[in-house]
Amino acid sequence: MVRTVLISAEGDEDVAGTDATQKACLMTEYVPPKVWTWDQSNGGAFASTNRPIAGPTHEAALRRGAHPLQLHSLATPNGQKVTILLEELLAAGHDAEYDAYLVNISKGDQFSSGFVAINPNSKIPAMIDYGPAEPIRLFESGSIMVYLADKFGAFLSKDVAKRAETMNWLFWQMGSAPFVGGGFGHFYAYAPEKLEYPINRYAMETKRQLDVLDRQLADHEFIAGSEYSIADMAIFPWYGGLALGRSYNAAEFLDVASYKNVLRWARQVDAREPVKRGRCVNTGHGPEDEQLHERHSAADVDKVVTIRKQRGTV
Ligand SMILES: N[C@@H](CCC(=O)N[C@@H](CS)C(=O)NCC(=O)O)C(=O)O
Repeated sequence: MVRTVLISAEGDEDVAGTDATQKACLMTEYVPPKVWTWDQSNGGAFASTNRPIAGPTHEAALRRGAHPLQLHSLATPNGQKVTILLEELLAAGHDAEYDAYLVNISKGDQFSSGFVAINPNSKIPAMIDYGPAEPIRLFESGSIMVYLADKFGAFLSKDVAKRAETMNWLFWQMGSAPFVGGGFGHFYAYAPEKLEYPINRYAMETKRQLDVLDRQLADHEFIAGSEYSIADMAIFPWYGGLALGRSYNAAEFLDVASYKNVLRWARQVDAREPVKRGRCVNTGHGPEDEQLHERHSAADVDKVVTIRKQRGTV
């Protein structure tokens, strides 16, 4: 149990009425023990699945469909990056047909023996390409995107300078978004109590990142320049989602409307048909007819996109 007290900048407790009050900030009196131990009952939105050890918790094989590309994922921002790319590849005429299976991370599917064999880090998205003589396993959304872009020769320029700039922004996204999701989103939307210190720290960093993008997009149509690339597809579900008010109910709190260039770009990317399609794949929440747990052909996506377009939910 943690008691909240006022602590002065010098560390004295109970400073009411002294000069130090001005400098006082709200702190908890939690003192980390010598050795951290796992408190399984600490609450929080992910308490039932998060744990401090890797490896599988149960035996279960992954299912396999007819196409060479087998995706195991969920329609979170990290999952949508890959399904948006796959739908963009298909729309551009590449033979990127794929089977997609929903991994229910709140039920612990990411800890099955089959999933851990393709991603020892137990996080979606993960993929297997059965195309080559020896199947290739793929995990980490950025790695999957580069693999697919190279495989099909699309959305990642072969020009050295343009490729480097696209990679800069792809890696920027991979390094930056955990501050938004694991930092800001976690403490603002999911933590069992609202704590000012982490919310302040991560709101500031999230706004700084939005400003980085806003300045880049002030004089570039797309993130890495004049060409739409995997950098846009990786950044859109996170920062486009924030700008369009889809994430953490935080549009007003973060004043996302002030990032005008991000908003312009987010609307432009959001209007793309393959983006709408990719956002629907592996959806496991919302009205039943708007969900799409598995995707095996274009027709599976057509059905859900049509309904969601009519309702304005994609
Ligand atoms: N860096 C990874 C992050 C993937 C990730 O955090 N996935 C989350 C869902 S968005 C997950 O699978 N969480 C399950 C868990 O933490 O047990 C990537 O980009 O692929």
